[in-house]
Amino acid sequence: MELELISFKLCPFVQRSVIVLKHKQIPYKITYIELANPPDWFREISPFGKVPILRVEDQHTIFESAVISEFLNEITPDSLLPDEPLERAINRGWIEFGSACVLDLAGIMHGGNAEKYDTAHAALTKKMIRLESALGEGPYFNGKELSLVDFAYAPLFMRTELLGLGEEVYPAASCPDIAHWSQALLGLAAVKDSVVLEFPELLRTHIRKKAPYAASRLGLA
Ligand SMILES: N[C@@H](CCC(=O)N[C@@H](CS)C(=O)NCC(=O)O)C(=O)O
Repeated sequence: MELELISFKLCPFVQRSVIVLKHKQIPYKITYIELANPPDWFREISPFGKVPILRVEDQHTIFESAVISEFLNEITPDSLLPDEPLERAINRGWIEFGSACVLDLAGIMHGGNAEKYDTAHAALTKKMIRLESALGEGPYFNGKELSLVDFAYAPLFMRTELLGLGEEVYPAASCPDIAHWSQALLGLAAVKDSVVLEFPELLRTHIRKKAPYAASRLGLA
């Protein structure tokens, strides 16, 4: 099956798809677009005007990162979701929660003033406390087996660690399980290889350009 992932280098939602593709060793082609100036062909195929988009056989369009992950999971062996419907549903709920966490992080990174920055920071910190209570023995969300929940959160942790936010939003003292979980995820080859080499600098430059206030709070100015 011919797969093409339409990507923006800084998008955490695209990164989820890349991690699944890499972890499952699925061959694919990646096409980068500039989200600030998307090409016409992209506007035509993307219903929400968002990435990721997965093109199948240059003919079908799959959108929404959670849906793309499930599709990739279903067309390959060794499922990354539990067999049991109740457990599977609970996993899907936490994947959705992860999307809300990513949006809070975007609110921090794009925070144009103190109020916006602090509101997003408080929202993410609150969600982390709730997430901590959902974690078990580890090292991964479901225990010893990796799942799509892990891959939904890895892009978030890559950014919080890079920006020095980890100790602020999930301090090891109050959120020890998240601190361990994030380190386990960031050590995975599929996670490390899921962004372009210049990702850290691209992210910092993006924040400096888009949100000078956030850049100063994050020590990037
Ligand atoms: N719910 C979507 C969110 C995807 C998303 O927000 N992508 C951003 C980039 S990180 C985007 O394409 N934004 C363009 C826009 O909103 O115009 C998913 O999970 O795929």
